Amino acid sequence: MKSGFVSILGRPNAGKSTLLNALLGQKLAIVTAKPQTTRTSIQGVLTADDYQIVFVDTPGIHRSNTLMNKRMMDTVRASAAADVVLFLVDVLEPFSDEDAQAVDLVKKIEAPAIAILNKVDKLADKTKLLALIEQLRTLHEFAEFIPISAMKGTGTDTLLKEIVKRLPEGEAMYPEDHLTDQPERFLAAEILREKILHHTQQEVPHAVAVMIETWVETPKVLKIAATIYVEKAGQKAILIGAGGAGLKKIGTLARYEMEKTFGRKIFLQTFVKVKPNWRQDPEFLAAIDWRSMLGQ
Ligand SMILES: Nc1nc2c(ncn2[C@@H]2O[C@H](COP(=O)(O)OP(=O)(O)OP(=O)(O)O)[C@@H](O)[C@H]2O)c(=O)[nH]1
Ligand SMILES: [Mg+2]
Repeated sequence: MKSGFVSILGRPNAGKSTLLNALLGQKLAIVTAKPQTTRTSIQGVLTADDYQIVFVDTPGIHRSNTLMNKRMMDTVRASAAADVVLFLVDVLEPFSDEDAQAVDLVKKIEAPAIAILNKVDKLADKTKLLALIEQLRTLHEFAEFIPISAMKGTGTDTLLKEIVKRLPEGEAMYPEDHLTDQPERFLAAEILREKILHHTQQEVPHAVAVMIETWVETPKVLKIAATIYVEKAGQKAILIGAGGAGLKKIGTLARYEMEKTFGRKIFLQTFVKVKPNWRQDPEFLAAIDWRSMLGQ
């Protein structure tokens, strides 16, 4: 038996959360086309007959300009204590200074790092892969270079084999039916945030936080009330939309997905509140962080 922790690192939007979901065969982490979607690390546990891997999805590596961004980067650094690191690169984007800086973080980690070239499904000119591999090779001694499409699930079998090869011998850390460390309440908040991100642009997605206020199980229905925080009155107006149509649509989409995810009928209420500068407010950041809610 082999077991260990595998952290998924990379720049915002590289496809880390998509890869976590693909490896687990379930949607554990929200995915959007907007950078900095993931704000805290999430575990997804994959158990087979001869191995157990605890994958850790992390926020994208970026420069921190607010207290929230600093906390996000702390999360990334904390996840670096892994047995194997997966460093995801988006092959559709030109390799930039920020990418090189992200590699610097990987270099500080002792564990073997596998470079994953993601989004090859959309790459017309495959020779670009070789150039990218050469570039990465000059920056760090990666253990492997594996092209994949996290979205289509191609290359993930090869990736799993390469990971298992490098895992230490050890017993499973969790029971075989354990899937994630993420509480249902947090997943519900994330599902709602994903729908908001899909339906808003520019600075609004970054200014949104979701807090679950009530969670009441009745025999027929699970009642959830959520508050959506934004930083400015104008953002609240955008979110609610003309005659409340925007918020209604977001709420309906979130409820559908929650019903699918939790396998229960759901009654979802949403409220929007303005909380100026919440991204700089340590108390508020602690309040929306499920780990600090659970005293972890
Ligand atoms: N074409 C293509 N798109 C992909 C692939 N993997 C991810 N994407 C898209 O890339 C975007 C970002 O995906 P995420 O999984 O949210 O990326 P992330 O690295 O978790 O991003 P952050 O949480 O912001 O750091 C989404 O629009 C995904 O659908 C892929 O293999 N091919
Ligand atoms: Mg993500």
